[in-house]
Amino acid sequence: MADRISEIKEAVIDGMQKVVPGKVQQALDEGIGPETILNEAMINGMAEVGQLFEDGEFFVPEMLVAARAMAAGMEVLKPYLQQADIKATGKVILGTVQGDLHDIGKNLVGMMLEGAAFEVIDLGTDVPPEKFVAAVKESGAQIVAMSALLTTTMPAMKTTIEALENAGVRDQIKIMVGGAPLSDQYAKEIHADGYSPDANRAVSLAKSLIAAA
Ligand code: B1M
Repeated sequence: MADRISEIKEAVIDGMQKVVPGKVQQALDEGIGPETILNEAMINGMAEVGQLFEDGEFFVPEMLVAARAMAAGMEVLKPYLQQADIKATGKVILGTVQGDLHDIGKNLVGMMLEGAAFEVIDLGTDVPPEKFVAAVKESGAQIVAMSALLTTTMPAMKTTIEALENAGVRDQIKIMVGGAPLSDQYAKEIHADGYSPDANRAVSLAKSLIAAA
């Protein structure tokens, strides 16, 4: 098992978009759990990519091909991570905040929420505050979920919350935030209703926010 996991991890790091899906399928066929593949091979692989970038050994193009390889692998994992045995739970507006193009973590959160029977309205990346506001007005969603991966884009979460307040819709929804540079403390500072460090806990957080609404 360790060999297969490190093969997938290396293929993600090397950006082998055509190789990763096949290796992920092989691992699943061998009985390796989807969460093990996700966490130990793919997320660890991306963490190593980040380290190589910090060390000046990788540049943006290498990060990008690694991200594409991971996304290709996630397509194979998706049905295995989701459980379709639960009734509709609620509606979530999801997006990566303005100025930020990172979407792997956001997509993973969306995938897990859908797996828990939430309806997810994915606004994509680089989402301006006014687009979140319009989506709240149009959709009747109970939750706005924002992702940010850059310290420079974290403040866009605060700006978005302020835009929701100014538009008079803040009280209609619960706001949850996540992404590598965030913390529970930051979430409290910007008056979000909750913070989750990962996609699994994003599901339990969303459920508890709906229950408290
Ligand atoms: Co960028 N990047 N990147 N990048 N990139 C990071 C984030 C960085 C940490 C790398 C590094 O220096 N070590 C660094 C940020 C430093 C900082 O701000 N402190 C960085 C930088 C600097 C940049 C650029 C500025 C580089 C440049 O141009 N010079 C640039 C910015 C572009 C922009 O957004 N405007 C940039 C660009 C890119 C690419 C486009 C090349 C690519 C993204 C492609 C894509 O997403 N489609 C990319 C990548 C791939 C990364 C790393 C290597 C991997 C990110 C990732 O996908 N991780 C990243 C290094 C790292 O994270 N170690 C890095 C895997 C993913 C599953 O984890 O997204 O953290 P993550 O999601 C987690 C949790 O955070 C959580 O759940 C997930 C796990 O379960 N989560 C939520 C996320 N959102 C959530 C929302 C929730 C709840 C939980 O509720 C709503």
